[in-house]
Amino acid sequence: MYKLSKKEIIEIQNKRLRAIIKYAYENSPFYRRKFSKIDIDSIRTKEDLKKIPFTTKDDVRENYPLGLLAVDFSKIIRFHASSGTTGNPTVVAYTKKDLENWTELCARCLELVGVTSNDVVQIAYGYGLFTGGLGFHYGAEKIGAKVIPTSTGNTKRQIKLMKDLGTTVICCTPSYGLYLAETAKEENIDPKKDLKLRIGVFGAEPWSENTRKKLEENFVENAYDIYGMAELTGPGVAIECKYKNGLHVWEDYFIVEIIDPNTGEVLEPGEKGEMVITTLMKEAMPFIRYRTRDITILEDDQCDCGLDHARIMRILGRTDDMLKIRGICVFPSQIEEVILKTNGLSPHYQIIADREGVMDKLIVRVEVAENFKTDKLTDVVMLQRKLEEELKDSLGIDTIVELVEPKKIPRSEGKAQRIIDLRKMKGLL
Ligand code: DLL
Repeated sequence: MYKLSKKEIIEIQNKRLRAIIKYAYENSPFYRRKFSKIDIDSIRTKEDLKKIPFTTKDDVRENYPLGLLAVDFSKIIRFHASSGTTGNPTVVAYTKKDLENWTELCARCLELVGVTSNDVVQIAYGYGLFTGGLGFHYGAEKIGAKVIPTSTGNTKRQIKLMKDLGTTVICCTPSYGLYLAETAKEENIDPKKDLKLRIGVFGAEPWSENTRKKLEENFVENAYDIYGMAELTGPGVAIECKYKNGLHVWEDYFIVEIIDPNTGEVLEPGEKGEMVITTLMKEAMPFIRYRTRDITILEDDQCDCGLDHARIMRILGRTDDMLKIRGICVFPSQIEEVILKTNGLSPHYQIIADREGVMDKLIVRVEVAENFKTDKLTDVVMLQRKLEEELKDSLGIDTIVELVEPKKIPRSEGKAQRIIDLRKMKGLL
């Protein structure tokens, strides 16, 4: 059903785009105001979207909690929220139809990576306001898979259930995946031998190719990247296929544009920028030209898997996670990439930005690997220097590397909190 040709995708997109613009204008006071200076009948194709102003996180915040609503309150049957930690949460509402569509998207994603009704799917994303748990839950049930709704936490019990119930698919954040693998080893369980994990569906936070390698070497046979956001329904907006070369966006449900975050200019496929998404099917709360703040590249050529749905490349980071260090832009994912390819280090790290006088400094705190055993201080210093040099090569700036013993860095059960910007805390930014 979702295997559409490019021509079919564009026809569906154009038809649904016209309908959603008209729908949003007629049903949401927020969009009626936003579109007040636009001839909405002139919005007929993706290219016409340029005429419409962006919708931003600030719009959502200023209209808290439900100012973007486009249905009568009586039609809402569920609320969720995005996982931001400060200020008002971004609350999102769903109609029955919205939940059906979301379920369809999550089921498609799981099917694309090979999940079938024979699979035992353990969902270790948080259940609750966060969209991860329930999103995957309904998607996996739609396929007819056997669902274990563990939610996050209780890590040892997660491992026990994996073993006892024969879990074949694990869904969780990549940082929790690494933690699960580490805990399994502590319990004398070798996931690659003693568990049956065929597939890992990892998302909700940026991760790197080297983390995939770590997860595939130590935990699951195949690790796939999945993208989503509460405002866009939740998980299920885009996922990798077996070729692991970018995440297919379900283009019959979403239109993706990539823009220059500074100028708002729309960029060409292949160019890196901020992803802007228009939801084509959301009923309770449509998001038109929504600035996600996520940085990626759109590729529109056909994938080797035969799907014509365009792909976004691995999310590099969020515009608001980007650190400016002495004028240079640094994304945490660039640092992760370097740490994970350096022998002797674990995948657990923190990035601390600070300022002394007028000088920014960047501290990268990393745990050494469990198997890095030495009595010689020179070995530690050499490892530290090596990482400092590799980071300089990759980022173009000097960093201070602090190596710490295994297990010193807090583990995360949901999205990892890896960045500490002391400049912000001190009111210097
Ligand atoms: O994180 C939904 C989700 C749940 C996606 C489970 C995948 C799996 P929010 O809490 O609204 O929703 O956070 C959305 O998380 O703007 C990105 O910055 C980040 N994010 C989500 N998926 C990825 C990914 C869920 N695969 C925000 N890679 C987004 C990198 C991701 N970042």
